Amino acid sequence: MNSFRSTLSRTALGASAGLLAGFIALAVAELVAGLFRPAAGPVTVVGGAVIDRTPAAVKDFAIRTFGENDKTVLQLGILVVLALVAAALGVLALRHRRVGASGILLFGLVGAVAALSRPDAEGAVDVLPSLVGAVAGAVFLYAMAGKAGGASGSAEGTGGAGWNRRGFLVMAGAGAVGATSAGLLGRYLTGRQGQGAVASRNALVLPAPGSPAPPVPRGARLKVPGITPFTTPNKDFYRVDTALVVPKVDAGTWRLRIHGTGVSRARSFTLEDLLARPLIERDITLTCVSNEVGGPYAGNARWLGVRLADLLAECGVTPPSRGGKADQLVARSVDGMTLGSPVEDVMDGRDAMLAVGMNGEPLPFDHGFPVRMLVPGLYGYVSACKWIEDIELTTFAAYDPYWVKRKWARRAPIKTQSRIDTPKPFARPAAGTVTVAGVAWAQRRGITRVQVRVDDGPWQDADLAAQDTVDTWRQWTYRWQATPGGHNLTVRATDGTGQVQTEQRARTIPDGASGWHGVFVTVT
Ligand SMILES: Nc1nc2c(c(=O)[nH]1)N[C@H]1C(S)=C(S)[C@@H](COP(=O)(O)O)O[C@H]1N2
Ligand SMILES: [Mo]
Repeated sequence: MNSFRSTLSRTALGASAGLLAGFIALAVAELVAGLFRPAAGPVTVVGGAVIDRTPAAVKDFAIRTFGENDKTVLQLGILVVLALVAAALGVLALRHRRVGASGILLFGLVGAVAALSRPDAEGAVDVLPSLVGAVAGAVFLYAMAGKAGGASGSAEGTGGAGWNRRGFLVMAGAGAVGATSAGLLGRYLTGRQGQGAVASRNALVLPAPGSPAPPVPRGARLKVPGITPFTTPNKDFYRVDTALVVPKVDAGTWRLRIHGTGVSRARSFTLEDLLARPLIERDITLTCVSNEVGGPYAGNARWLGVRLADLLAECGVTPPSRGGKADQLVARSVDGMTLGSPVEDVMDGRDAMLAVGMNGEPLPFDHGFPVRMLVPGLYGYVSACKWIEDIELTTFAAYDPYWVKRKWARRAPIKTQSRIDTPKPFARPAAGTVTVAGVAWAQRRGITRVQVRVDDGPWQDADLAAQDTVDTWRQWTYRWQATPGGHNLTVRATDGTGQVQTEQRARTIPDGASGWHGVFVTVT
């Protein structure tokens, strides 16, 4: 009994020493990252490596289940795993000091390898946070194990000969305080590194567009409670990307390079260069390929930017239909993401742009400051590169960008979709007139008809809001004479080519979900 209790308390002793060592390793890593390379913090690089290696279906599941909290969930998961491993190493260290401490070093090595494998790795500096942190954690654990009597290699109990209670507690306290300070200082330094970028964004005054967006027609914005607003405010705009740390790019030092196959005049542009050009302003609805039928990953904004086709033409690029050799445009971001768009689409007259403004302000950092790409009609993953810094003209045969390497389609035009925003699923409206309302989109083709079906009844035409452009979604309403009981409401849209939205259900992978959206409600 006694020996059981003493084994238990020694286990607790080892586990707490291990946890503390893990905490110290992470905190010191945070400090080193803050000093030299914020993007190379161990949780960030391991998280990034996990994201890159996660199968598409799992990633899709994570986006669906956790939404925009997916990254927080991932980081918490990594911390929980690290804590368990650290506690186990601590217990081990009481028996075998060297082995336990080496375990921490091994984890530092994993972090270092992950850091080097990041597409935006800069070199040796990327391994510093993980390695220095791990050494600090390992030294601490080794010393703590000594205070706990680990050197003797036997389980003597917490009151045993090797156990230096006072020394253990003093060292634990000093470690905790020191690590907390190091961690906080690291956080502060990381925050400061982004301040130049923040200042450059605050100082940016967007020029007036040479080609303003036509005013949104009266009647394009319906005032129905619960309907998706026609323009999505920036703070509500969905965010989908792989960045665990949002890149903070200084507008003053930002450059965009255009080069590659068929580029006769390779060039590099500053933000000033772009802003000095005539700007276009357009309403464009952006949609994510991971959006399920009825899902939230679509948003509509007023974008300000440079016409991409003009820029390409100046660099000597011609579209494939006029003999150009490059059929794929690969955009690369500062964090190493790659997205590939058809050159033909970018140059066919649509408003493909390098956007600098979103709803009247500089791009928010979350949405790609200082410059992002947009191509109306294409899902975000094949067009909407945020934090863009490089455009390479190439071919689909020669290069597969990030998502294509992960089994998503090379080409992905947006599929016609419609969504019921109100009533919500399982709502309990009162019998009588119920306003059913939502949005429908088919970028490049426009929406010409939306129909609603109650249970297995006939399709009824909904009232369409005025159309802004073919590149924006369109709101609709349907006045339903609701009778008591359970009812299924289904919606479908027809696009500008006369094509009715397909009933055929498709998953988001590989080129976007299809099928009709329905909600079940109980009328009371
Ligand atoms: N650099 C970078 N750009 C990116 C992505 C990314 O992960 N990294 N994700 C793309 C995807 S999948 C979509 S749907 C859009 C989303 O843009 P938003 O976050 O501004 O809504 O950005 C695209 N651009
Ligand atoms: Mo996306």
